[in-house]
Amino acid sequence: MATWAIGDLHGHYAHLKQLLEFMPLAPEDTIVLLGDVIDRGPDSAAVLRKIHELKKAYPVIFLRGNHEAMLLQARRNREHLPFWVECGGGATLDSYRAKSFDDIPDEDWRLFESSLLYHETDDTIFVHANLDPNLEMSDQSESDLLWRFYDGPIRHVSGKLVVCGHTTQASGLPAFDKCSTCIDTLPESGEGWLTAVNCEQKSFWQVDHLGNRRNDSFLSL
Ligand SMILES: [Mn+2]
Repeated sequence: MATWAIGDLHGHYAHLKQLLEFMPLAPEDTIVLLGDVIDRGPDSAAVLRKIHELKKAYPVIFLRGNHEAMLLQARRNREHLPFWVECGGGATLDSYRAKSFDDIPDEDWRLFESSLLYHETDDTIFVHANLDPNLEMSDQSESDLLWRFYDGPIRHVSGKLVVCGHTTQASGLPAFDKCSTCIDTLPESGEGWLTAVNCEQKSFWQVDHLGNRRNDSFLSL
C-alpha cells in the first residue's frame, strides 16, 4: 500500500496520461495531487476529467495550489479575474471553451472548492508550496502553504518528510534530502519532465513531452 504524489500539472494532460500508464499503481494505493493542476498548459479541462476518473479507482487527495486559489478568488470577486487570466487562467478557460465560469462543470467546481491546503499522515506532510518549519500544520499561514518558494531542505518541527511542488526545479530532477522533496519539475512550456514519487519506496517516476520515461531511487541522486 503506497502513497504517491504527483507534481504540478498545469494543464499538461498528455504528460499526466503517460505518467499514469508508467507508474506501477496498485489498486489500494493513494494518490496525492500537489495542486496547480490547471493554468498555462493546453488542456486543464482534460486534466480535470482524468482526475474524476482516477477518483473512481483510487483514493485521491487533491491539494489546493496558488492557481486553484486564484481561480476561486476570481470567481468570488471579479476584480481578481484579470490577474488570474494573466497567470495562465486564460488557457484554462479556453480548454473548457468557457465564456463564463458557469461553463466549467459543477463537479470541477466541487473539486476546486474542496481542495485541501495540506495533507498530513503519520510520517509525511504534503503541501503545494512550502511551510514555516517551526509551526505545527494547524498554525501555518495560507500564504506560505500556497505561495512560499522552496529554497532548500525543509526541516519541519514534526520530523516528518515534507513533499511539495510549486518551485520548478530547472534540473528536471526532484530536489531531495533527508527531510523534504520538491517534485515540481515540469517547465511552463511543457518541454520537460512530470514527476510522481512513491513516498514509501523513496523513488520517483518521470515522463517527458517526447515520450521518454525514467525512474530512480532518491538515494541515488
Ligand atoms: Mn504553484
